[in-house]
Amino acid sequence: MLVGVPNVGKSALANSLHQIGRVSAAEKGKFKHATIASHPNIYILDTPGILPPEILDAELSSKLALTGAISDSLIDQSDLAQYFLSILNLSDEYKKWAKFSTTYNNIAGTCGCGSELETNGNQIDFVVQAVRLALFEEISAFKGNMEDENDMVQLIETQFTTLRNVLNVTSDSCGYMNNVVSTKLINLYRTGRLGHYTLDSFPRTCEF
Ligand SMILES: Nc1nc2c(ncn2[C@@H]2O[C@H](COP(=O)(O)OP(=O)(O)OP(=O)(O)O)[C@@H](O)[C@H]2O)c(=O)[nH]1
Ligand SMILES: [Mg+2]
Repeated sequence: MLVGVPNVGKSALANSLHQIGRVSAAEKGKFKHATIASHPNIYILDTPGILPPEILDAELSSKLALTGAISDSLIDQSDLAQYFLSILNLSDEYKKWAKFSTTYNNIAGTCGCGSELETNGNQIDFVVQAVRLALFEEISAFKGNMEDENDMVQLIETQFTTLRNVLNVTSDSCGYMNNVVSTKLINLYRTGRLGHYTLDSFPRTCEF
């Protein structure tokens, strides 16, 4: 039985397993039986994702919201984007984007940070590249202390201002602009285009 919070890929896993079963049955010439599936070797039960009715831990609910487990209509998108930026700023992911930065490459010479970015063949979306570059340069130019909450808030504010330009969000209303920027940023994160992040650190020892 596949059980878990919403949107973690239970159904995708069930479908993949089902697909594997069909392919291997077809290879063995048992396709008809597989489609009828009257006597499968394994029964997989998918379940709808569930959450407790109330989550009091703010960090936990932010993580769940970031993954899409909690409906976006219940969460302030600007708060969520700020939370994501604090994770990104403290991570190593952005360092992989150094190769796009001419300023950085001029100072640092060659970039020795192994990049996973697509270099041959795959055309990276221009906007994604511009967002990565802007974030990289803001963090690199940052002189404050990331561990200090006030410094971090300041960096995130600067990033928002830059992202408004990069994402071409113009309006008279600052609140509206921040919401548009936030929605776009969260979307880039959820589609994996701003790197991969482990939201919950893995326990060093497992207690059973
Ligand atoms: N990047 C990535 N995305 C995945 C993976 N598995 C599923 N997804 C995506 O995650 C989203 C949710 O996947 P589902 O399989 O519907 O998740 P679920 O756990 O069944 O969600 P509920 O039924 O709402 O509880 C979909 O957009 C999937 O395409 C994976 O292994 N990697
Ligand atoms: Mg599902």
